[in-house]
Amino acid sequence: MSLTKAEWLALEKKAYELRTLCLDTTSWAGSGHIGGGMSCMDLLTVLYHKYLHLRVDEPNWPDRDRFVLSKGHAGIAYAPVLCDYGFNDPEMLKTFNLSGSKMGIHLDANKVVGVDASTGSLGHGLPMALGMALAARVQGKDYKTYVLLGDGECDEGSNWEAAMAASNFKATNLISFVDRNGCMIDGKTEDVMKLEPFADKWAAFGMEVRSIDGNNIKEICDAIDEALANESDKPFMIILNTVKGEGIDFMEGDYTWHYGAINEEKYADAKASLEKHYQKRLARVEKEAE
Ligand SMILES: Cc1ncc(C[n+]2csc(CCOP(=O)(O)OP(=O)(O)O)c2C)c(N)n1
Repeated sequence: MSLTKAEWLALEKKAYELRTLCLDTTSWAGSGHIGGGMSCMDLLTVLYHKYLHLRVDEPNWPDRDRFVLSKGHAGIAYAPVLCDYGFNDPEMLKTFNLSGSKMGIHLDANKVVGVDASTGSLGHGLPMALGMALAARVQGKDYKTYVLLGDGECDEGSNWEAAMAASNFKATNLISFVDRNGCMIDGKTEDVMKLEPFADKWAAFGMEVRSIDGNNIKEICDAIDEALANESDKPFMIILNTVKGEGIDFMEGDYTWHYGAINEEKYADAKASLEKHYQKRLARVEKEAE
């Protein structure tokens, strides 16, 4: 399923549109977790527009692929993806995190269509996703389960228990990602709680690990293709080396943009930056596409 140039360009366009919608949602809400939303938008775009088998008119289709956003605070990025996909009315984004809205800052699986697991309390997504993967095996179903963790989230011990269990049970129908943006809520991960040697740790827990540029759509597709073709008995873990705030220059790499407020001036600067970022991305496709 190698990525064609036309597909790559279409995914870049979609990622740009979704980043813009995430910025708009932050602006309508007044504030939000925009830094960690922007870092994972390339993965969300690739999953929803290339890999996940879903039915927009049958959201609970039992054979659908599952996705768990374990870093649930990135709901501000996930909600635009689910509305744009057709699962929810895009008008809902204008109520994101406002009183009375069905769209809280952490998306609720009982209120937002397309959400497989309610998350927000960190450290629970990998255990839940493993359960979904093992359920597929018990039920004789072919669906895959994908899960996205934050790197700061990996401070939670439950992730490591789940990794140990995933490899013990040879859950090769589970494909995991960590958004390794190097930042957490109040600092750099390596200053708050060292994670390195991060890839070695997942490997030591029995996972097949790849470490890629998580803001490069081609690299993401190549890694998922490899995970889907995996013939070993180890579950796949893909470390996405990303930039917090990717696409908005004044947020990039700055953990203080973990959660931030957007006024009119910042909105205009952010929009201009996203446009420049998109042009750079298009230039990269021209240079690197086969
Ligand atoms: C159990 C739990 N403890 C604390 C929090 C508060 N919290 C929200 S986001 C966050 C930091 C997460 O960092 P990371 O996983 O690196 O997120 P990213 O940088 O990708 O946004 C924290 C501590 C929480 N949501 N859940």
